[in-house]
Amino acid sequence: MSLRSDSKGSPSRRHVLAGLGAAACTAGPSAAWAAPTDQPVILTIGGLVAPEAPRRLTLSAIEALGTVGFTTRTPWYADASRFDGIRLDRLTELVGARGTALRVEALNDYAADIPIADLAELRPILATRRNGLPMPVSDKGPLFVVYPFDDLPQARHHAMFARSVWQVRRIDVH
Ligand SMILES: Nc1nc2c(c(=O)[nH]1)N[C@H]1C(S)=C(S)[C@@H](COP(=O)(O)O)O[C@H]1N2
Ligand SMILES: [Mo]
Repeated sequence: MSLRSDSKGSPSRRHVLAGLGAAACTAGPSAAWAAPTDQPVILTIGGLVAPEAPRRLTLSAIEALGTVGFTTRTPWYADASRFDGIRLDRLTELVGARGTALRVEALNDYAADIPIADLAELRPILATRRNGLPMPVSDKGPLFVVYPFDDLPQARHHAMFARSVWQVRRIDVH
């Protein structure tokens, strides 16, 4: 799947070329290799995190942190979907979270608290892709908290729906 591999790991050829173009107009050649400059920030991280933690992330930056995937049925789609994204316990660890919960906020101002304590057991991800493709805002993107529902007992499965925040824009550790 070329779409997937292009956006993971080292910057794709398209990004490097775009970066070169931007650098020519602005900061000079060294900036071309720092990071793709053609993507919008889609996630802001705040609250109780390490001072050096990344605060403003693009899709490429999130996926470069390392992604996992699973296929599950959900209440939102007729068929099972494959979701890929970063595990929330991994993200919590990477930003040096020092709190007990993640307040996950959506573009529509919906927000849910997700306790850090059960992330390792329940394994929710911050999905960047559904069925291999980035998710548009019109279809629950750009980021969607998804639990591997099919692996959870029915009671937990239902209890986790309210924590399944779609159109995520911000995560604050508290
Ligand atoms: N962005 C966003 N995510 C959200 C919500 C919402 O209103 N906005 N509702 C939550 C709740 S309370 C539930 S139960 C599930 C399922 O919502 P639905 O049945 O309305 O699709 O999505 C959760 N995620
Ligand atoms: Mo709900």
